[in-house]
Amino acid sequence: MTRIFSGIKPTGHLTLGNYLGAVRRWVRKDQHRAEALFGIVDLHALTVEHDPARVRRLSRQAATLLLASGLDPERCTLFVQSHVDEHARLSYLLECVATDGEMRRMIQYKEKAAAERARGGSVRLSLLTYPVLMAADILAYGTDEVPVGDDQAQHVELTRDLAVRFNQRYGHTFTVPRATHPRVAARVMDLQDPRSKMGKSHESGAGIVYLLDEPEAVRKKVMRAVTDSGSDVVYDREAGPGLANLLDVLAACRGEECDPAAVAAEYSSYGALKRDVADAVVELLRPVRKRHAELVADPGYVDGVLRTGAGRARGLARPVVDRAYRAVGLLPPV
Ligand code: AQP
Repeated sequence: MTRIFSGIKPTGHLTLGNYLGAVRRWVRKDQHRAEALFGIVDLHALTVEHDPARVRRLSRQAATLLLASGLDPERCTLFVQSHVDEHARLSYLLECVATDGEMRRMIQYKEKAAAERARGGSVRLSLLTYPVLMAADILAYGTDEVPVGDDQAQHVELTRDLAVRFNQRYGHTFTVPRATHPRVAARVMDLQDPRSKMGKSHESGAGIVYLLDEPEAVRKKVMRAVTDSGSDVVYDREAGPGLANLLDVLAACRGEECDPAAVAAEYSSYGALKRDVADAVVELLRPVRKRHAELVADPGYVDGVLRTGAGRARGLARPVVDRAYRAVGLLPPV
């Protein structure tokens, strides 16, 4: 059976980008057609300055929201990365296969390190090495497919390279995974800055729709979205990224098969389009917010899901990581 792994980091409140780029597919498709594991990848939240209490809070909130979005613990495994030691164990072995040059080429490293330095801060070593941890997250489960938004394509490519290199050097150990992306809204852009990704850790929330935003807040953000000069509603990501982003979101809300260029043809004004986008997003998120409120009232349930999930994940990862330890020449415990 196809094995799927994907994760989400507790660096902020989950956004519409996370939902359309990743979570919705996990819920609607992946958990039904494959053996699927989804991780709250909390170790990845430590690569930049962080508040421990906030990471703890956001980890729990992310788990609750994934369940509220429709992940079914009977159909998939939901767990917290730091509860499964195999991720960190394998990461070190993969660091011994990766090169510093390929780490320094990672776009997200370059961007985040530059931003950190511009603020006068220092760059944590883990910011450079976390793509290796991400490779470990994936490879530890013999993963075939990694459903992600397209911002993660480079990291999955690195994971493939490391798997192939490891297998060539030490004998076949890892499945070589591939990334899958949604057909529309693979990269939802910030509503105030449509040339930047809508990212949950970005400081200003004005262009970011959070899954838990009240309907009024969603409407306000969408109605104030930056659009492009001109008045024709056409789908052109280069010339009109603001409009294209709204069309992507509306198409995605209607379904993965919906074509944003065809949606554009239905509109002759930006205002009407924005109103429909706002309505569609509010309706998309309504059941998620409702279920989240119910689950928050039952934290014992969420704990139970995470406990069972970690147990299952450990059971799957352990043999794979043990095999990798033996393959590189480490003596088994006596
Ligand atoms: N804007 C987006 N559009 C489509 N997919 C997205 N994803 C994230 N943003 C978008 C996908 O959601 C999954 C989990 O994302 P993440 O937790 O790894 O990253 P983030 O939400 O982008 O959080 P940060 O902290 O703000 O991350 P960076 O530092 O990357 O900007 C992934 O499948 C991701 O592709």
